[in-house]
Amino acid sequence: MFCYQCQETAGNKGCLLKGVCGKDYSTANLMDLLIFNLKGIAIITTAMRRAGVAADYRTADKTIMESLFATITNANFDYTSIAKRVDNTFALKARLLQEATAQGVQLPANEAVTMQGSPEEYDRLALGVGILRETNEDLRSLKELTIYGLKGLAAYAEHAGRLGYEDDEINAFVERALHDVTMGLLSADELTALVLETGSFGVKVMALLDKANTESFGHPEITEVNIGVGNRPGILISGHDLKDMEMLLEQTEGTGIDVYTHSEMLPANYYPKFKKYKHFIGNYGNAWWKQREEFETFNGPILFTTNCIVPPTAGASYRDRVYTTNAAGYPGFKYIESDAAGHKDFSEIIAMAKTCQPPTAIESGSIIGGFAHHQVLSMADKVVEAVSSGAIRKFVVMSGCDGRQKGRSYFTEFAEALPSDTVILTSGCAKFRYNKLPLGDIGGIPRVLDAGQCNDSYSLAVIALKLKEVMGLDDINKLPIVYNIAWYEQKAVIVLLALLSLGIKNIHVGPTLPAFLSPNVAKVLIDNFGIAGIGTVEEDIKTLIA
Ligand code: FSO
Ligand code: SF4
Repeated sequence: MFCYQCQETAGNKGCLLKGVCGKDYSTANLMDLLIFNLKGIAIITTAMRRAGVAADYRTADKTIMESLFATITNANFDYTSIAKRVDNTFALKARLLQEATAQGVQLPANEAVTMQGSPEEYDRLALGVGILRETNEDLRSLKELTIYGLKGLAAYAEHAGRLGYEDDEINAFVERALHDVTMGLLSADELTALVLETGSFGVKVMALLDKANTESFGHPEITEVNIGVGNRPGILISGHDLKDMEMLLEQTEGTGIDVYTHSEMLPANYYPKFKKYKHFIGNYGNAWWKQREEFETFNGPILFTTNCIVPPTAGASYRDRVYTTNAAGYPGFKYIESDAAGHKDFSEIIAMAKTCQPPTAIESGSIIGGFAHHQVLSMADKVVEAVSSGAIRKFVVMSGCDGRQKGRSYFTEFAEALPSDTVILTSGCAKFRYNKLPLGDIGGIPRVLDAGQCNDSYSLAVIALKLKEVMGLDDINKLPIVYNIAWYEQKAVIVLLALLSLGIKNIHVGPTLPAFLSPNVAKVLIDNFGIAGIGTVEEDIKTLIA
């Protein structure tokens, strides 16, 4: 096992025996084998696409996206579920290989294409196909940076896909990128270009997901979200999948059960289509890493639609109340399948909720959010006026992820220390570090504007581009917007690459720079994009705001 894909990697170097996230040794290795198979599939489909032959690309696309997603930090800890994916990818690879050969497609020689194995061989095969297979530290860094971007991209593509929105150009790119990092033909410069191209496809996928979400559920609007509790039993839904949110609200209506969001599902509260449900009470708790305490006091069942599962402690009372679906999984948690049409039956969760106590209040009051592009642009005049008059000196983008490391209190302190003529633009679960602070407003514009989930960073880019146009600027970097971003897992990687591909410079990233950036690759990012880590609150306020 060697894994260094997330911010909490051991010693900021790499997890070797067990993940800090809780992923065990053999599951981590098995994920390497799964990725290796995806690379093999991608090499075949890329060759077939280039040859212009017909094939079952749809199954390949779906398999690749879902499996990449399943290897994201904290998404799936279940060896059996990953092994099932490995079975499927070996079978799919064999089938595609046969199709390609039958149609006379020339395939490059690569072990990722030809390797086959049976379940009893998986553990042994996995040992030879991990990250350290690439021995050049810089090439490894660039390849893994691409793959982590692709993982984040795949998660967003999967959400859009579940709402019926797909883009074959994105699918073909993911496969070509996997092909390119595996074939070993690209120089460091070409790999750097691939990293940036991954970022530009990140923009495309976030735009696609934005379209999928807003066309399906309406444009997020300014909303006061209740953070207290009602007096009926509830179901807590976590993760990013709004299709699941919709189905859960539909199926719980009139059952006497309430619905609450946790962590990254908070922004579901901002969508018109969800707000109309009376039994949708609000948000319970904070970011993902607080789940061990918050799931105890919630008292009812919990549904994980995506990643950020924290392994429960041995004595956790909620263990039997947790359900997973989609790419998420944990040994012992129940898994909800979908039928061929994408429908899920949540009746087991609803029945369980009926036997549970209502949630115990841990907070009261409300928080405000819903500042995605449509909402903010509808008040563009007010925003531009506040900037021109000097009432707003700077916008500070503080998007990304929260995490459990102590050093992350920096982000709360930074938010508190910001001068009162600055506004925080946020998205992702990073917001839980400051969205309950009494930061006030500037002429009616709240000082923390939450656009939504991490993928809604797209909204912040749309807002920036619009402001640039309205203010008649020739460079996005001339806007009074600075970036101080928190990262944890691979969705933050695609968000960061997307911002870089838009030409945004001088982004600060914390609490630590990724371990997967080799010193040379980090230098390229620092020299060309002005990427920086974080310092002390005082220093960073000086650098970013003064
Ligand atoms: Fe947070 Fe987890 Fe959305 Fe991430 S819940 S950490 S960047 O999955 O995806 O922001
Ligand atoms: Fe370690 Fe992060 Fe990988 Fe988990 S995902 S094994 S914590 S680097």
